[in-house]
Amino acid sequence: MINITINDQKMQVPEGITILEAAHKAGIRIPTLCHLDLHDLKLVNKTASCRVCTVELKGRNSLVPACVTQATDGMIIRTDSLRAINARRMAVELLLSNHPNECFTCPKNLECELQSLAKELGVRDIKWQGEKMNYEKDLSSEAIVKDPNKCIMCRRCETMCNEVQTCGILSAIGRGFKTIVGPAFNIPMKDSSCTYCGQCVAVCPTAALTEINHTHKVWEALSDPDKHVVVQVAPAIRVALGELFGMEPGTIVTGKLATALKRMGFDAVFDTDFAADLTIMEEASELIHRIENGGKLPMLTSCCPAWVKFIEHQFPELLDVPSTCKSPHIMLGTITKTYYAKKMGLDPNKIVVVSVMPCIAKKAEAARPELTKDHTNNVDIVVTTREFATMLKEAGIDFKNLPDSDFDHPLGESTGASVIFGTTGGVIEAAIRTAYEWLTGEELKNVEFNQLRGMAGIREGTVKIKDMDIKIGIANGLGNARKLLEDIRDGKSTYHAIEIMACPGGCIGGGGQPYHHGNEEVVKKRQQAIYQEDRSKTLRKSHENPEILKLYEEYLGKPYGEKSHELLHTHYEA
Ligand code: HC1
Ligand code: SF4
Repeated sequence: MINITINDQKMQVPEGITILEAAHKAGIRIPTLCHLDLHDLKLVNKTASCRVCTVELKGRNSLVPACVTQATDGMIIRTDSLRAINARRMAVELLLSNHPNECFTCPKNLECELQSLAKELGVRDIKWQGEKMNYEKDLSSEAIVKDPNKCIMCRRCETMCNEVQTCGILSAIGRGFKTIVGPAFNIPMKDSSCTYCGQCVAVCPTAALTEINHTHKVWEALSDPDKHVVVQVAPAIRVALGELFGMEPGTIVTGKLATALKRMGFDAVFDTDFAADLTIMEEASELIHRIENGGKLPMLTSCCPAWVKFIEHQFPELLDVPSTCKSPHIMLGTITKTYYAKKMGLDPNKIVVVSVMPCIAKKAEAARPELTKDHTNNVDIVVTTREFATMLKEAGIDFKNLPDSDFDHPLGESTGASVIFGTTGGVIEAAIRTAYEWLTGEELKNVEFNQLRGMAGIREGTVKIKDMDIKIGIANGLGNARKLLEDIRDGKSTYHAIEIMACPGGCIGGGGQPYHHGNEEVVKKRQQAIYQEDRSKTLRKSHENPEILKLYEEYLGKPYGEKSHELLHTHYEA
């Protein structure tokens, strides 16, 4: 231990600790901007490029960045001296001097960390007017907008993309003032191997990286009297949306969500959870089929589109490993424009399916050529949780005080198994609940598989079904997925089934969710809420969903049958 003094407070701290960490222990806040420390992900962005955490070292007459300066024995630190405060303010003023002054119309308005800092540090005018950058926005992809003019070179996105996701898409290009962050040679995002996981967007402090806004497309569809507009909401929305209306993280808003969607004027309000149950019918059948017929093992879940892009780009030799099931929201789009259209006597060409998703990659997924070749068979528009909250505000809906209501039928019923899709481990737990009963013919009494739960990046468990030990692997975060995929490629994997989600925590931590600004507890609270929602359901196994059973009886025939293959399964391309 060493002795230091911060703002006259004497304290003992472990050797090797930074001034920022020591101040935190002393309950003293030092503002930061480029710094990002996501403990669970072991992600520390330590570029010290912004200098917003400058503190003064007394006796040494120096100003240092607290995030990278180690505390040493006898150090006397002032975080609140005039020199330190002025240096911090100057750092922010310098950033603002060449930043586009368009806060009113910026997608990050009121969510921007640079903007909040300017307020917190009392910046009232900018003493210098610097040269402005004038780069074109990259609007090439269906998912992400890259606006280099708003980049403050914090490099958080780069650390996230390279170290956590191991995708290696983003890095610094150019030198000096003209340096920007982007794919190698600054090629358009759409031509890179970006998975559109959106984790770079989730950690960008400004609007240098944001999702493409598709809200206007939804408003246009809703105002077209010729269109029948159907909406669906992903499992992870119901435990996160409330945050954007001042509610505590982990507040469950399922009933309010259904009411809000009806008030917005959607013709039918369906639930992606219904399709998650449908996915389990297909995926559990596929797993059993592969196990019983010597098929390719392990089978990998396929509902996360960023993960699908990742395997296509990075492991093209393994494309026969993922399940061929389309993701639940795409399945719901298909069933809406076939079964539902037929049942209601609607022209599928006049149906517009909107997905409200926690995910940015779902935008690119809905635009995939093999899924769009038949336009009467897919999802038309995807908006994120954040975009959807904006729409509710535009519509003047007092979300917090809405009464509860239910989803519409016949595609609105769901079980607890489908809700847990929203968290890492949930898809495979749901599949096991069904596979167990189908293989044994016995009732599964305890449906909660605690060994598959948690937040660790890689987890595993073994479930005994009849005389078989089914070995399950789970990865969340693409860097963790890479490790399991390398084992498969090298013939070392012993799993029967693996669930992979690209985002840390699964969809609850999706790139389109409310920003948590580095507070990992927020994602954990969303996870607890998902499990609570599962426990509150009467039915907790997908194959017990009465509307799913009716769908098979009236339209699809049997799970993993001919009609299912035609409508609910897909293929992957390198
Ligand atoms: Fe997900 Fe899924 S769980 S991928 O994480 O399989 O986005 O929530 O909607 O499609 O159901 C996301 C969430 C979501 C799909 C389902
Ligand atoms: Fe990297 Fe994901 Fe961002 Fe693409 S979306 S640049 S893969 S972090």
